[in-house]
Amino acid sequence: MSDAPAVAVICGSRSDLPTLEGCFDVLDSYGISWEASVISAHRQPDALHAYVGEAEQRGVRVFIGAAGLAAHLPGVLASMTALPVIGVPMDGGALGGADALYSIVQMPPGVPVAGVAIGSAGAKNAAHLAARILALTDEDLARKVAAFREEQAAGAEVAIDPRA
Ligand code: RP5
Repeated sequence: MSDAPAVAVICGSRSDLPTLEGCFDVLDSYGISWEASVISAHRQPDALHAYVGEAEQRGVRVFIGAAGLAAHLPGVLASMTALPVIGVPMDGGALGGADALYSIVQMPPGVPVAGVAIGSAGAKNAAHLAARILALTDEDLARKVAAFREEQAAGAEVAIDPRA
């Protein structure tokens, strides 16, 4: 169990990987261990089932599923595990990612997927959300999450001279 990364990122196609760079960067910034795999829920259902089972046995704590078009990957992940699943709708396609967004958030009751924004913003937020989930049982990571929030707030401050 101990050699497993905390987060397993799975995407439906190699074409999704560039959009996920921000996710990987944010996970790295927190020092969270992760692994990424390309496994399509539609094209490789048996491989996905096998991967989820062995990842859970190894000790993965959070799954991030990223897919575009009819994005069933995160929902299928949630059907296979009781671990938290975060779904990232990929942009692109004829509907610009709205199809993937609806596919990810419109899960039936009892099979939850935490849906984030479409595209690169959602990819980054998937990592931030994974950090917050893991921080519930990791004080060092909780401090990093708090520090990030403080830095973000400080960076958003704008010095405005009301007389200007
Ligand atoms: C989805 O279909 C993938 O997640 C990807 O976003 C989209 C297109 O896949 P490719 O045709 O580029 O492999 O399953």
